[in-house]
Amino acid sequence: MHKKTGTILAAATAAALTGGLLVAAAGPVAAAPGTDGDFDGDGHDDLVVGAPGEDLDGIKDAGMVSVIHGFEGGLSETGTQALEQGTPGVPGNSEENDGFGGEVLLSDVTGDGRADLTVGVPWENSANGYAVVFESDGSRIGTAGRGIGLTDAGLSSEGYPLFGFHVNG
Ligand SMILES: [Ca+2]
Ligand SMILES: [Ca+2]
Ligand SMILES: [Ca+2]
Ligand SMILES: [Ca+2]
Repeated sequence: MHKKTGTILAAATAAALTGGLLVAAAGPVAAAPGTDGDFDGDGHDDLVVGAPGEDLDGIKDAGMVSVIHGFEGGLSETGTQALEQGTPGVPGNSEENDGFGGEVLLSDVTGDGRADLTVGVPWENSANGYAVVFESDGSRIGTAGRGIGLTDAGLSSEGYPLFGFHVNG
């Protein structure tokens, strides 16, 4: 009986050790690409900042988003992208009080190891709200966004839903 228990314990310990080794081996791989926040795959987290109250060509509070590359020394202005609904490829139009960029999220929705960008436009169409997903092309965030609206999400427009006010993933 004792021997059997010992065997089980030994097996459990071996499993734990193996698990530990596997975790240790996977650790650097998971950490190196910066995973969630790295859209260009250089191993450094990149940054996305929303400015939902930005006025664009006299359009009050249309909103825009800045996409900033991270590098070894921090953040770089080089290659910074500006996205708004007037940018070619971005669905919709810049309109007053859209609040494009009211929420931003970098997450790898395509599963290719490069972070993609989701932008919330919570006041789009009289506060119905809207979200746009921009996929990383491997080195930058592509401007051909895919819009997600209330209908796509199966929601009604009753009572100012503010779709896109909060985004997580
Ligand atoms: Ca990066
Ligand atoms: Ca403003
Ligand atoms: Ca709009
Ligand atoms: Ca991706």
